[in-house]
Order: sequence, then structure tokens, then C-alpha cells
Amino acid sequence: MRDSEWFGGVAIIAAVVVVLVGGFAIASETSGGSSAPSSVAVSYLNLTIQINQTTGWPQYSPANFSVPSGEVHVKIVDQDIPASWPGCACNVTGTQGNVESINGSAPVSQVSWTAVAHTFTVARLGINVLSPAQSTVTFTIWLNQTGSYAWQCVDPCGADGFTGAPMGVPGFMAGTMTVF
Ligand SMILES: [Cu+2]
Repeated sequence: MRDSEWFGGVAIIAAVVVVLVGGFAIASETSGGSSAPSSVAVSYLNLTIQINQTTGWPQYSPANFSVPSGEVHVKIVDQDIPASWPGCACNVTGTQGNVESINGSAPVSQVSWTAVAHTFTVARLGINVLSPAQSTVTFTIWLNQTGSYAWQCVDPCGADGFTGAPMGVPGFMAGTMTVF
């Protein structure tokens, strides 16, 4: 390589760096201006599962709630006592990537039946999320259509497995999610 070729290469690299730095500066100015680019609406939904002190039943709180359409980051804090669900396939479906994160872990697409205490299941949207006791579950869902969607826990957490309260009791292990 001759010296003139080497210096030519350096000049081209320097020019590219200048263009990149210049582009970054322009992008920063634009994002701080009044005409911010249209962005995807992101909202947050926090649900808690606690033992109702009056009935002694585990209860989702809130059980009936409204959430904007778009991308929703959901967090479920499950404070119930440990439980298991023998025979459960316990696959995560209907979330972004069909995964959930438990206590900040790497995303998982399946949860061991030995740990599952409750579920958050929205049949019409194909959403099924597993909730281990005394854990925090996070996941992201996309809500494309407004309307009312029934949700329920399909884990047999009732007095007699699949039957009996609070299974299917509105305000406890069932409710309505309104997408607006
Ligand atoms: Cu349940």
C-alpha cells in the first residue's frame, strides 16, 4: 500500500465519523422539539393477588379494570401461599414472544406445575400467564381491539379444585378487562 492510499482511507473514515456525529446531533434536537414523532402508546397494568381477610379466598386486585389499547406492560404480584397444579402443561401464550418473566428472570415459555398457584387467562385473546405464589410475574401484551374481555384464573384454586369459590367468582378469580 502506498502512503497516498493509506491517507485516502483515513480521510474517508474521518468523513464517515463526521456524518454519524452530525446525524446524531440532528436526531437529538428533533426529539426535544415540539413536533415529537408519533410513538406507540405504552401503558402499565399492575395486578396483585392477595388473601381477602373477610372470605379467606385469594383475590385479584383489581379484578375489574380498564386499560388503553396498545402495548401494555403487565405486572402480577402474587402474595398467595405456595401451591401446585398437577397435570398442568402450564404454557405461556398470547404474550409478546409467548413468554413471561418471574422475579426478573430470563423469559420463560413454560412454568413447572409444581410452582403454579394461579393464572391470568383471557380466552378471547389467547392469553394465558402462570403465576407462582409469592412471586412477581411480568409480561407484555398487545391489545389491538377495544371492548370488554372476561378474564379468569383457570388453575383449580377453589375450595374443591375446579369447583367452589373463589374459582370463577367475579371480583376474586374472574373479572372484566375493558380495553378503551
Ligand atoms: Cu386462582
